[in-house]
Amino acid sequence: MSYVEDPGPGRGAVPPRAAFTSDAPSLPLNGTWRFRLSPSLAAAPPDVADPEFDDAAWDELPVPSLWQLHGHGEPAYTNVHYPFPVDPPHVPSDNPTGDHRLRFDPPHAWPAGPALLRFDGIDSCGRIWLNGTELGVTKGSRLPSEFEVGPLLRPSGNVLVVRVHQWSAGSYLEDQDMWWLSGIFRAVTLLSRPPGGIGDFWVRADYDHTTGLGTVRVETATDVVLDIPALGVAGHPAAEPLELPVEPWSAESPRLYAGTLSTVAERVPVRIGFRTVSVEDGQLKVNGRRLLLRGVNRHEHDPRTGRVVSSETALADVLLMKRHNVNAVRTSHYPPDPAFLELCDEYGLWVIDECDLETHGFGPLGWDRNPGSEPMWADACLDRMRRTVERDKNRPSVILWSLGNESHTGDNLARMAEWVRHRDPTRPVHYEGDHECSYVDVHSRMYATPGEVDRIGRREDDNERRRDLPFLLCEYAHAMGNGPGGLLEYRELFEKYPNCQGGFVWEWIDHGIAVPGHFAYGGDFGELIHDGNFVIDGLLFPDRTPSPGLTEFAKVIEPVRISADPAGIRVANHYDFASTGHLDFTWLLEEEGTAVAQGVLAVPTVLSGQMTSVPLPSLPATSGESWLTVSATLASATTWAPAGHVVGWGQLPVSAAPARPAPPVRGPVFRTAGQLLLGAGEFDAVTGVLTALGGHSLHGPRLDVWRATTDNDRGSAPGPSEASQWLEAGLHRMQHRVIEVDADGDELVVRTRVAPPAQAFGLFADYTWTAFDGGLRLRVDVTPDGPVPATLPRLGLVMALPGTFGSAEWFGGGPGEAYPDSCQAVRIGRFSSSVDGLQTPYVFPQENGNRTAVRWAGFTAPDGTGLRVDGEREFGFTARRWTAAALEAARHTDELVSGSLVHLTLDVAQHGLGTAACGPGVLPRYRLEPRKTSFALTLRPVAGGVAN
Ligand code: IPT
Repeated sequence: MSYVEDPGPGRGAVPPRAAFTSDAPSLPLNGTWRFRLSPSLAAAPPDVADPEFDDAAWDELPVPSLWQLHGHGEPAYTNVHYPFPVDPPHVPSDNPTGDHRLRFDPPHAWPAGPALLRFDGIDSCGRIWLNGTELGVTKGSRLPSEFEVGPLLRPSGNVLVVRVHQWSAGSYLEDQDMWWLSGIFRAVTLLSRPPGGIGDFWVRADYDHTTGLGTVRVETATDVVLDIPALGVAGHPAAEPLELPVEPWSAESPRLYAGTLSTVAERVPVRIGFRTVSVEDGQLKVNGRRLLLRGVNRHEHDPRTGRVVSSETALADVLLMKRHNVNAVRTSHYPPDPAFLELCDEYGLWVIDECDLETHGFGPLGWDRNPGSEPMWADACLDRMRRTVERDKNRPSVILWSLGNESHTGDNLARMAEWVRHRDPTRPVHYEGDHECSYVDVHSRMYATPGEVDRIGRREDDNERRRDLPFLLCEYAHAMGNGPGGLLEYRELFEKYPNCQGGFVWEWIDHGIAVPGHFAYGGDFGELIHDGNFVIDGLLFPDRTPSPGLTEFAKVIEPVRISADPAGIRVANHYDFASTGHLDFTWLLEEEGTAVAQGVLAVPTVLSGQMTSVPLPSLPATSGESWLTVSATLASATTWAPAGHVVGWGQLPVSAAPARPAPPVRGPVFRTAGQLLLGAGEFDAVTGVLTALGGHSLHGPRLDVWRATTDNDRGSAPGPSEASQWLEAGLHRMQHRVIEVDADGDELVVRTRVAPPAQAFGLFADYTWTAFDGGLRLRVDVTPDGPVPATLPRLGLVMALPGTFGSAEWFGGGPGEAYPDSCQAVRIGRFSSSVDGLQTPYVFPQENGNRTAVRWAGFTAPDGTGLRVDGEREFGFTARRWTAAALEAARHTDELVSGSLVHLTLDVAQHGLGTAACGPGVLPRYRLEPRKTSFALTLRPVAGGVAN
């Protein structure tokens, strides 16, 4: 059998060992290589390994890279399905094969003797030659391989050749939900290995929270000396346990001690974090404390380079996580570039380090011949686990090992767990696919509903082993498109039940690929089978701009919670370890969104898990609607945010808006040719629709229930999706029948029935218009006629404004968008934005940009003229330069083209978002059931701005 289809782990590599750098010479071999892509192994040039082979005519390719992102072949996206026949371990003969060649000269001072060639990642299979001699074959794309090359190295003119195959037997083990991309995508390094150097080591650093003592002991094959200057440790024989008082490491206080391991031949800098992970009392603990994992699933993605992620990008991820209160990462679904884990150590993130294993595509085939249980894959499975653990064993941030993802269950998985438990008893084993929890140490689920989590929290499980384990959601809150909705309900459960220890949002970043004009997703590269935009399901847009979902998540998981309390202001500390000692508390009083006063709030230090109440500061009197915003900010800069960065905030109502007596009604309605005139308004006499106000031409408002469906609306969770029910009911194509236009006296009453074609049900919508000095009042009464067979996407009005009304200002919820089940992150204030700036550029266009809890909103032209809307109760609005129908039709952001109008929706209600794209739908309390509804608002033309 060809090495390509050999289900074994590869050949020729030295045993796996820890990732580290030392003072021994090393030579990065990243850079410009020669490259040639052949359509198959058979078509590839036979003699590339020959150092004399002439590659002058080949292309150049950067290494690391993925060749499909450099004009060779195309990316392809599938979620679950293998893009080739499931015929294990065979792969297509048309197997794109990329030959990579590099000529290199080690520096003059390069020592003779042993040397290793290290590949941090080759996708999916590489055969390697140095100076014409084969070194071996590597599989396990997201894992390192090292080859002994000392005897082969020449002082100059070395020729390194790597033949990479897109498909190999290893592909069966790498069916993660991501782009299929190929190449040498992580670093290549030549490492001198001095005789008597430190081949491998394991710094075991524990912390005893009962004594405050740390213990450090280094496992190595050689005699090594340990120095830790900050602890006064000098010249200590590293293998001998050393017990001493230390500050522990945690994600909140990632105290690392710089140290050195040395032999006469080599010095290795190490950073030691003392911490002890345990499972006790059915809880996952570190240093004796229960953790609450506020986590995300992180794939490695860059919109231009794919899984080639620079250390700058890895740092950007870590900083964004820390600034958004994220405290944990699951490295879905493979070990990340090692640099990322060093950053997790340094900045403080709890990590589930996951093995590069997923065989999801066997699922649709009933898991028949699944590699998790077939003997022929046993070595490969174990090899991947070993390489994961050996590489990352020195990282204090890694607190759980994960066997992989979506690989069903079987002996090979059980054996991986057994090996881990034996090799590293200090870290529990995670694997979601072991549903019986027979070989894992934590119970893990994905996308469990709040109801299921509640049952797990109550420990009502019949399976005793599972019942008594700590529980976490390795995936939940699918962040596809607009969403996730319903985060708050999960937080409540995590806080209610000690064994429910949080989870990891799916997922961190949209894997959109930058192409001119937009980000591409599955199907955009002509794939035969693909899963469309299911790869666009992150909290970050592909360019790492936070989406509203991340803002919401940051607020829901904030470690300090500030709320109103009978005694004044309540401050609750939700950190796992830290007190509030590092925070300042400030307050800001705003009247109708305008700052009136501010100050510092004296809050005594609150310990982890505690809360305190402090009296309100003395506040100046206000007459308009006023809110007190209290913020907890970093008192001094940290490594991840400047001083003043807000980690938590709360708003307290101080004074309500004064009751405004309704202005005297000014009638009557006049009839002219084809028109009805009422106050500043002009109406179409036949349809009763407002056509102008104060001289500005308008159209509407009219009743409107449609929204451009979100990915979650289209998800089925289970049962037919909300969107399909809406479409079947015809809610996207409602027709308006005018029953009566009654224009007698001071009121204009327009009675209508709004209903879809082919259906018997409808909604009566009565519009009652009156005029007052300066504007119009509209009352809308909506009454369902017959049973409406679905929920409503929204309930409100739509109207068209002149396109010049391009600036919005409002008093209400902001600054960002919100929906009923995703509205924790908005505060009440006064906000302004251009209409263009109100849009959230979801990679796959869909409903977005809804502002909620709005008291008033204005839309103005550059000259200050425009329209102001005041609700008699809070309303929501969107304003966009295209219709909901155009938004629904668009497949990429650049298909949205601004028209000549601003389309404004004014809503009393929206259906929630939920996470039905993968997971539970909209919870009952956030569903918009059609019912009789009345609401009223005023419309006024303005000149010189909207605020009054
Ligand atoms: C789950 C996968 O583990 C994850 O990789 C991703 O594909 C996610 O779904 C959806 O985006 S598995 C699914 C069957 C719940």
